[in-house]
Amino acid sequence: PNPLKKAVHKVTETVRGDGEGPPEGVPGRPGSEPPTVEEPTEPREPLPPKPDQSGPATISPTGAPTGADRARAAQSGAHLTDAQGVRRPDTDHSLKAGPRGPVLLQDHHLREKVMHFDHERIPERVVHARGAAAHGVFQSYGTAASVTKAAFLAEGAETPVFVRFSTVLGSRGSADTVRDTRGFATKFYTEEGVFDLVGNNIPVFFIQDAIKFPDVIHAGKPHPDREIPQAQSAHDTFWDFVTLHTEATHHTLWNMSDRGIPRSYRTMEGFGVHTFRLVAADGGTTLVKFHWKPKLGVHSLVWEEAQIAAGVDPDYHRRDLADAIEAGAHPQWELGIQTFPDTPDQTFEGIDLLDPTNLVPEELAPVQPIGLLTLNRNPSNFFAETEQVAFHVGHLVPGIDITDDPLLAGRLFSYLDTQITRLGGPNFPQLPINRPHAPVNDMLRDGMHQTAVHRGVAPYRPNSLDGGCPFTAGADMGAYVETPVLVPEATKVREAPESFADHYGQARRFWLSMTPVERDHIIGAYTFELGKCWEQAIKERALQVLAHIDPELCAGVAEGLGLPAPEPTEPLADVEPSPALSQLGRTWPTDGRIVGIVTGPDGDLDGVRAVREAVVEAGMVPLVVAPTGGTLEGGDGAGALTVQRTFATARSIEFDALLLAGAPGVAADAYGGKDAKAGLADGTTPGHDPRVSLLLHEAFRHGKAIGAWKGAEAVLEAAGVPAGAPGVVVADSGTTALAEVTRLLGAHRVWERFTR
Ligand code: HDE
Repeated sequence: PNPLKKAVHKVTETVRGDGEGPPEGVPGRPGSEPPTVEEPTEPREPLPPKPDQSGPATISPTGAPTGADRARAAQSGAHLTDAQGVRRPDTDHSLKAGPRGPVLLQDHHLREKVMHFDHERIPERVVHARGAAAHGVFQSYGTAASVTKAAFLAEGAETPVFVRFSTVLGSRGSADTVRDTRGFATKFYTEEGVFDLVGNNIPVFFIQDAIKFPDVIHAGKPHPDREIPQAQSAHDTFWDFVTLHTEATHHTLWNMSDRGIPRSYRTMEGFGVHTFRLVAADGGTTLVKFHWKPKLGVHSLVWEEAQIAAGVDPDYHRRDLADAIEAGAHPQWELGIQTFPDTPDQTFEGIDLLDPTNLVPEELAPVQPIGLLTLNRNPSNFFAETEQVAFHVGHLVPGIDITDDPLLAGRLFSYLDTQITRLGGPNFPQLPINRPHAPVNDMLRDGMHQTAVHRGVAPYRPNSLDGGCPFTAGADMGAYVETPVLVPEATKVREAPESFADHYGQARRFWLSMTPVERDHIIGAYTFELGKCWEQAIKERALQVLAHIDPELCAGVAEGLGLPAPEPTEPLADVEPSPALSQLGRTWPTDGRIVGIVTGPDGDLDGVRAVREAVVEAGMVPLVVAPTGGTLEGGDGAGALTVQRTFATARSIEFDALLLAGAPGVAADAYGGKDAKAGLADGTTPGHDPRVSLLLHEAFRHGKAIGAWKGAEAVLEAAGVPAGAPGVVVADSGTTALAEVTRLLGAHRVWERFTR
């Protein structure tokens, strides 16, 4: 059974079904007790705490009680106290010498309240500042058990996880849909300790050596003088760097492809990027690359949608993830591995596995599924969880080890270091979201924000005073023992290996693997980004780089920039395409896709009722769009139809497909009371509602399926949407139109619309 199917029914009935308000079950939300508008005068029963809102540590990581009372967690009782637990009679007025007199310095309640507020913000992450996260569970298939002894990868093991998705360049308040790489970081709370898989949605990286990380990030971040542009790579410093530093070519090409603008976090792949080393129970080792494969398929926005969303709904991805989970449409990914023999040269089919600008085509090394990730719970407090979660590539468990990838080496240093600034000290593992679920028995003591009250007097080894505890365990008792890898005799140098020198071959493979429409999008993206650069020399240098990927790409971008296309200075790499890199050509489930049904008070409301039902049946989300909010009544069917979006609040980016309920309802209302057909017939501009035209026209331009019935052709025509165009279905009834629209949605978009 498909859990998403059931879930989406819930979406439609709750988040989506009762107007634009939030879901039921919460006071003040539809479906609950009527909201209390007045401020209560007596304490009422507060909302029950959410499962992870247990407040400051009541037990230390060692299991010892701290003395903190759970009931004293903030906002858990009826009466206000200060931070010291003293009840306060008034928190709305400062202490003054008379109502019109000066505020007194002795007002320590004012002082405490404002002092705390002044320090509410912590530094945002230097990269990946903007993110959204969710809790979930990882269920292991056991298929990796022969290559790793990691307990959470044993057959049937279930492990709680917390996953944070992010953009890289933007600040905390920046838009979700910018063109950028996305972070995909997973914390597995395993019974052997925490394992963090800190990956991205792009399988390769800009640099081969961690020492270049400050350079690439300084280049990508806003210009230091004016601090613009925000969350963009479309500016001179970024292109200056990536065209001089040609090992960035492959990653940049991925960013310029549709991978740089995912439709949703739910439709993104994830990659561990580096090659890791798995260790089996018998000590045997295997090199692996980790992949996350989304069950809903890989799906991206088109660039104009991404741009519109950045203004209309900057929280587009954050909202999408939270809404889906709240509604029970729990997103899922399969974790998979590509495996390679752990040979001394650490290459596979001539590909250097230590070079993070390389991927290994799935045709050469298939991705083998090893487990299923399901995200099923939203954080209950953004700051406590999403903001304070601290990932680290060095959080490893027995059975998973690192390789000598020089980028990974630098990350092993960086992720601990950065938390000291961000979270204010070395005790961040004690924050509730970071606490291991395995028992902790360390000898780390004191430090800023220590919340544990440690027992014992001898946090050192050896000791006799604490009975010699803690004792160390060996590998046979689950200890993490580093793999005894042979380090070849070598001379200390600041050099990259010769095998890291090819900067174009893998980029060319990616380009050759794209379908024509994907290539067009790439050309469009380069043309846009380079077109935003000021320096002519940077544009010319960028074209020189593109000439080494492919002449078609170079010529397309050169044409857009109005510059000559240069010739490559060396022969193009002779590589085979990898069809698995393309996002097209597959059919995906349509679960959770959002179908807008545009209608009006005089529309075919029975038709709308039937189609709404059918959308729900198909596991998708229907949103009724009408001129005004409230409900629509009429037709033979019983019950009022709730309007979820009005012509004022609907924008095409929200919908995966549109259905246009037949005239006269739409025509009469959407056309400002005039008859659309009449308007068209006499050659005058129809008095249409421009918002409906925009809705339809954008959906058409963005390759979305459009279905219409019963005389809605005039509305389509007024919007410039030809009735016979690919993916524009005019049928006798809504349900017939929907059947075809659903089929089209399996391909995500009507790709034929994107003609050259
Ligand atoms: Fe990161 N990266 N990174 N990175 N990274 C951080 O750690 C860094 C790299 C990635 O949701 C920081 O806690 C260096 C590759 C994700 O909290 C910081 C280098 C990949 C996240 C840091 C890299 C990533 C980060 C900033 C080059 C994909 C967000 C805040 C050697 C495999 C995690 C923090 C979250 C975050 C350093 C390269 C993924 C500064 C030095 C390659 C998903 O430590």
